[in-house]
Amino acid sequence: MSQALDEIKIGGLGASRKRVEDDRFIRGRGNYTDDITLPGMLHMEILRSPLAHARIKSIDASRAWNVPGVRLVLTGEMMATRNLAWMPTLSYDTQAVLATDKVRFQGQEVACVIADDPYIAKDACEAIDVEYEPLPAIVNPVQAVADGAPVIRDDKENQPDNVIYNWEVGDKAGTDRAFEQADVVSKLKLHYPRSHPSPIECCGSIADFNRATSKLTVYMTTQAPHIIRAAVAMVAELPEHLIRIVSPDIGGGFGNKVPVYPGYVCSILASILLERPVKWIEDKSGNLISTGFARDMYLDSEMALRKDGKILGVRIHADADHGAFFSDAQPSKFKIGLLHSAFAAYDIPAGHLTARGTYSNKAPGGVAYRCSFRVTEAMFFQERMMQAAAFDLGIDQAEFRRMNFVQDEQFPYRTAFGFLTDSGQYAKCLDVGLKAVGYEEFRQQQAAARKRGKLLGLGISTMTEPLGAGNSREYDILGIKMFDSADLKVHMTGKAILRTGTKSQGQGHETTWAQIVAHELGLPAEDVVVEEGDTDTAPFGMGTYASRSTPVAGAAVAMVSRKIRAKARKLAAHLLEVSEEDIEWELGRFYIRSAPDRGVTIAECAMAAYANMPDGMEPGLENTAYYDPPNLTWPFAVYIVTVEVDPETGVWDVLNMVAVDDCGVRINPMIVEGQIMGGLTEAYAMSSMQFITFDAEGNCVGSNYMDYLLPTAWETPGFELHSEVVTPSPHHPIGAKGIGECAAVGGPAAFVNAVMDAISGTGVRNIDMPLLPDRVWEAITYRRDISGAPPVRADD
Ligand code: MCN
Ligand code: CUM
Repeated sequence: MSQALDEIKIGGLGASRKRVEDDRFIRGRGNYTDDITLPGMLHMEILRSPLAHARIKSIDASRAWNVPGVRLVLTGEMMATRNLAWMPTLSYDTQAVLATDKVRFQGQEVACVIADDPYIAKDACEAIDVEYEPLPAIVNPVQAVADGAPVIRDDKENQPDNVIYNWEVGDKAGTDRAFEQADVVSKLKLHYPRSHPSPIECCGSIADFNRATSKLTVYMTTQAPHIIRAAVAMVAELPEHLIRIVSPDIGGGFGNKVPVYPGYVCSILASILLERPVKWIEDKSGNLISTGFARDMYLDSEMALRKDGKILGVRIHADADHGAFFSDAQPSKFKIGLLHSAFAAYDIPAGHLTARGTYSNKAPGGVAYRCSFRVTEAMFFQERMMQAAAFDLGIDQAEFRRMNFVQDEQFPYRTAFGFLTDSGQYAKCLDVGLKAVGYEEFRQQQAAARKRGKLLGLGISTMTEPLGAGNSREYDILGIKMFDSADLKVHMTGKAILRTGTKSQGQGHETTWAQIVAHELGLPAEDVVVEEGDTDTAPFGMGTYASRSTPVAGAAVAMVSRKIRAKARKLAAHLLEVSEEDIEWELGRFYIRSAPDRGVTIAECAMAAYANMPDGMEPGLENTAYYDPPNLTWPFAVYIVTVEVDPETGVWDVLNMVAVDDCGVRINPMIVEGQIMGGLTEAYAMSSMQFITFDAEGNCVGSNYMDYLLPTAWETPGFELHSEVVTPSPHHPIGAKGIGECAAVGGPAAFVNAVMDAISGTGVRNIDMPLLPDRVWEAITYRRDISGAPPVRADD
């Protein structure tokens, strides 16, 4: 007699199953792009511009062609003859593949050399003679719109200046009225600096064009292989069925591996021209100087308040510095991404947001880095503003948040900027956090410490994030709707293979997707192998970013399992010789309602699908599901940090950090905690130490690991994680919400708010990230804000 299975024992929903992928990763048996060697493979290196803005007077590659072992030198001029000097971006702009007329940022791709080995290719790059005529560089939005500013994109018709867009959303008149009625208006101005995801593995590709079969295979570091296939088919006009994109193991993506980069395009063209496999592996400085930049946004805003603490309205203005090309990889029709998710957790009657995007002589920026398309800026600004407003009102910062939260019974809630949030228990999360950190006691300690000249501070940050792009009504990439997929094949012995259109870069999909199948079908998770990333075998999907995998592909996994279960039920009825209506399901087993002892396991049904199906039934036990989510999922979190600041040096230490995350039902609690810890570490890094800036000539300062710091276990503080609040998403088949980015999104404001709270006696309202000790010291000593990048003068 079979019995219902123990869900945790079979690695189902809620099991902290060890990550199956780690076995090969920690044994050094992963298979990354750079691990792949193909017969006859050549190597490509890129020559990058040393200048940020310059006209190209000439490129002479003759010395490079003469270097022994060089097979091909690609220049913009050659790309232009194939109409490939420029490529379209996902934001409907164009981006240079190899520069023809001008270089527009330091590190821009100017030429490529393909040679027998990477060292020859690198040396030959240096034998390319490029004559530049330097032009003045623009490195911030103030300079971009100044009178007489040089036009960066003079390649474009109808582009008389450096403005990319002016965009707005919300209710201007209603917001104006709110400000007229306000007792207090609170203002804040800040800069969210450029940041870089900096995954361990850089970007790379191996293109392999086979003239005999006309098939193009590309192994590459992409988070979204099917989108790349579509882009190659459309841009290079190659037949889609003869393109195979394979993402092997990826050593961290964090958004860096979503866009299409010139290196991919050049390696593909080189392989087609040479009919040999061509490998390009970006080096660390190439990665840090040219790909994956995020943020770089100036926010200047105000909040209308009633003196009892009620928020009446918000006005937000954002200036986004996009760099030389508008190449945000984001799927919404909103120019500034989901920035207007700001304040979604608060019940605010009116809001108006204006945004302006400008070009500069910096690498393309705005790529999402562990952020659902500008949500990081939105939540950072929101929580900095909440603290400033509470301070201006003289109301306790926790209380001020609580009184303005969207209440549990208000869901689904329509925000002032038009989003529909799905569910949450915001006040409960805050309470858990305050209790864990010992809020009241800390306030007393803080007051006592101050008397001794010690500066203690406590910072709160909350975040809600629109995750799961997206429902096809509102989200698309170049017109392609944003659903995702799962394909499940159950073999006759009850073992299975699951394929999805997403692509893990470290998130653990091979582990968690199998857990969803285990939950739905009662097949032990270890009997389900998960495969992603090969467009020849995976069902069409939009890839992994914006923490969309669980909300979208995870839902598809549940749905395809249910399709399989429906067929298995018919097989069970046949095996048990009763009608389908008399069959009941419990985990792993169908049984006869009136005779619960008589049942069959799901594995027995699988065998029957191949060996003993009823007459007229199609054999096999396989299916595919495509899932178009009805809405985004909206996880919520509260992060609380306590710090001690040394006023003599500006050095600050984290005393405690508490994280309360509600991402709905957790598939694998251990993986979720890993995601949160990783995100908090990145949040700490951004707020405390990471700095990439540009000097007056547009030189990228910080494009190396001496200046751009990655936190190690040594400097990263400990985190206390709380999982007691669970609000299932009402529209997700298993109630799960995304989690991958939450801590990186909401974390930074908690650290900054803690330092600002510690020094609140000085009257300083803001210090921009990173809160390096010298900035904190300067703010305390001179009692001044450090807000917005200082204007960069030519004589700086
Ligand atoms: N999960 C879960 N229960 C939930 C939600 C998620 O068990 N309620 C699990 C998922 O099944 C998955 C992981 O947590 O194994 C993350 O899921 P999800 O939130 O859906 O995010 P994605 O899988 O779509 O991952 C993308 C997200 C993004 S956008 C960035 S950027 C980021 C991040 O994940 N990059 C990462 N986390 C990363 N972690 C690693 N190790 N490497 C990266 O490059
Ligand atoms: Cu938002 S960075 Mo992630 O989307 O790959």
